[in-house]
Amino acid sequence: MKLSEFPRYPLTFGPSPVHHLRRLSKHLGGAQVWAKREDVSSGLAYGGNKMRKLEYIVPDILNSDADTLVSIGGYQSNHTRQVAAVAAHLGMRCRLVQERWVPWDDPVNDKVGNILLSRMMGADSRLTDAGFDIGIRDSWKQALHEVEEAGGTPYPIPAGASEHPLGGLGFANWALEVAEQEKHLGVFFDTVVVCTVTGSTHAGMIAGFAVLEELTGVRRRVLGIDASATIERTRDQVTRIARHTAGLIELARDLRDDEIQVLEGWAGDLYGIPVDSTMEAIALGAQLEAMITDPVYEGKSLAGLIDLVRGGEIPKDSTVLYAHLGGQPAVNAYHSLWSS
Ligand code: 1AC
Repeated sequence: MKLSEFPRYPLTFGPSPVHHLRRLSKHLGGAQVWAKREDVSSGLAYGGNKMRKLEYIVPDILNSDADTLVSIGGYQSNHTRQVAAVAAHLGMRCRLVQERWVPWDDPVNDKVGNILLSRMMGADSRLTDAGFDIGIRDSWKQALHEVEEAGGTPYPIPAGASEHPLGGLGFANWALEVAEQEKHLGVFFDTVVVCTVTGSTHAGMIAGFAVLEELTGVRRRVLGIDASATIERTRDQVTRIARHTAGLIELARDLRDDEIQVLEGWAGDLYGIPVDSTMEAIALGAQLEAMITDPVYEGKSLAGLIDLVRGGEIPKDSTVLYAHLGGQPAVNAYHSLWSS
């Protein structure tokens, strides 16, 4: 099926804004850096990248007889906050498994930011001690079972919606949206930089840009910056989901290896724990552009972009698009990084 034939339920305002980061570009003295802002693309609980994925999943939810969305993430999961928002929007119940993905022992880590918003929206958010893992979790299967035992009908949404069969479509469409916006703006983004952890945001882009390349003959680079610190798992997952999504939207060839690039160097040792480069990137984004990024995802991908521009791997004549995926509510749990 063509991407345009898949049913889509609107959860966003429309195309997410794209703008030039002039002061950051000047500061780096290299490529021109632009941003496409998923963090301001929806009115549902501060939005974020999962809204696009859920736009393609909601029709399937509405076709089922489910009454409860069941999902999983860390305590400060953006994904679970967005699932809670969609459940509230649709008038459904929401059961969330929140694992201790990050050994960040601030006493408010399980109380403020994303988890606070999920609870505010009525989600039944329960904590477990299990650590970080992007795979399918027993705790999530158990939650599905518990909803059934309580007489409910669950609709399963895995971490990041990534392992959902339709999870890559939202960002395949993002690629087509970028091409439309380029026409209006009179720019061409030869390089896209995106954070990657559970994989379907990055994978969807790869599939979408591959379809575009078939239509136009134009190649560009999509650079995934690993923030999982379990890069082989993420690389495998991105590859698998990209191939699956490309098949769904009828890409008439296999993806080339050079289309699947997951870069390491900015995740630090642990998912969710910022390192020096994260902190510098957050400061540059905030102080030069008032663009807020978080220590788990966007601070790490922005750090990757900054180093790649500084080091010339993204050349001076390049026009690079930074995919801002959202995630700012988590900064509340990291307040101590800025209190002195
Ligand atoms: C890891 C999926 C992920 C989240 O917000 O929970 N991005």
